[in-house]
Amino acid sequence: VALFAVAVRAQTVQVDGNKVVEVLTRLANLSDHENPAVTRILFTPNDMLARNFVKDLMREHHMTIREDAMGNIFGRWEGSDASAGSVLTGSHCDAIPLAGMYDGTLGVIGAIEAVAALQRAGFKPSRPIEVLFFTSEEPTRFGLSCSGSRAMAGALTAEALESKLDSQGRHFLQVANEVGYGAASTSDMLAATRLKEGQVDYFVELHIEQGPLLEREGLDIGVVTAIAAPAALEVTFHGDGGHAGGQLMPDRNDAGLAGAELALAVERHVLASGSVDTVGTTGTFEIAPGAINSVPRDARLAIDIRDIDGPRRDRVVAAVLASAKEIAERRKVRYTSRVINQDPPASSHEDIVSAVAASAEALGLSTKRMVSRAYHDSLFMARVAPMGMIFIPCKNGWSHRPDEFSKPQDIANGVSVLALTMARLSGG
Ligand code: HGY
Ligand code: MN
Ligand code: MN
Ligand code: MN
Repeated sequence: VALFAVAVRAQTVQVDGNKVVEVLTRLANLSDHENPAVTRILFTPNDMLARNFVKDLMREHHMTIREDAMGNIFGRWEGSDASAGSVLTGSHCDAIPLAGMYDGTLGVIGAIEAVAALQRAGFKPSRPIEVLFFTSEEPTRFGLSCSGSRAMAGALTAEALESKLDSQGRHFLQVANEVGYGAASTSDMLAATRLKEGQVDYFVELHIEQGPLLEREGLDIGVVTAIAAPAALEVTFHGDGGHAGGQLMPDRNDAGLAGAELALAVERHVLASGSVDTVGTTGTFEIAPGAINSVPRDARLAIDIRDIDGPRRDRVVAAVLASAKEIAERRKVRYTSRVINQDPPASSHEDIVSAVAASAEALGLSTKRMVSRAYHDSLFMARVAPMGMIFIPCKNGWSHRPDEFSKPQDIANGVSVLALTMARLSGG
């Protein structure tokens, strides 16, 4: 902390949590589902409306706007040392189906409010401060999480991105080109998105905890020290199907039952990992043709496996893939399996961890150092800049559901800590 002269005193940073909630509520209305549910999928009409909403807000707070080829939106508050790398903060506004109004959006709207609070306090940044709207953090449309931050970190190949298709069978570039982003090729688009050396000096993200610890322990701020390692798999099973009446049991190779066995095998392998930090979810499980009197011919499972320990997570992934093979052979069904992503965990940088902790203390707020079990764009930003995250409590730890909720005072606390942290990191 001695490294950072506190260029703005805690008392001068004033944030009205109710005002932030009012803006978040307006943003939440840009949704494919009625309030309180929020559904906002990459490059859909509501996502495009949300992009305009955020750009207007950035302009209101004297930021210059740059959008890259994948649709990442940067709002820049120029600093006195324009040659320095920026202090970058941000998060995402895309929302999985029937989600809540705080996941991601708090780190975009709250970041703009943090800049506004510093401006009101008369702070003058040395390093430029930038707010980033990541183009898409959720895997919903193309099955790939954190597409924008992976590309910024140079962790995404054209081949990998083009292999991810949406429900209309199109890939990222094709849809990006339709909405005014994109490039002549996926390679060009990725090259244009990759951050340049020295472009970013620090990255810090404000986010709801998406877990129950802060609320349960009555603490104000989570100082994130690491982000768990996520992996996503897709397994399909294919049988011959048949008539539910005429096909006797010995003649069946029911793909649905193979899928059911695999979903239970995921739970079994995760529970056998030896640690409560290993989690596994079969989040989507589709069978076809999907008629009561037709023996399932096809099953498709999307499986999410995570752990704060990468190798332990990898052992569970291998066991699940081995089970898929064993089940298919025993049940005489054909199968495919694909690892969508299998990312290592990331550690926060000590400079940011201590800046966040010192900022919270300056505000008289209680803190807890903790691991993020959810992934975030920060997981990939950690590969290109010192990274840190700030958590605020959320009700019962609920997230990815319409009743996701954080109190206005907790929101004000998080935004104020972000503001002071950015002031410390920016110098000035
Ligand atoms: O799934 C996650 O961890 C993130 O909220 N998308
Ligand atoms: Mn999410
Ligand atoms: Mn999120
Ligand atoms: Mn019939």
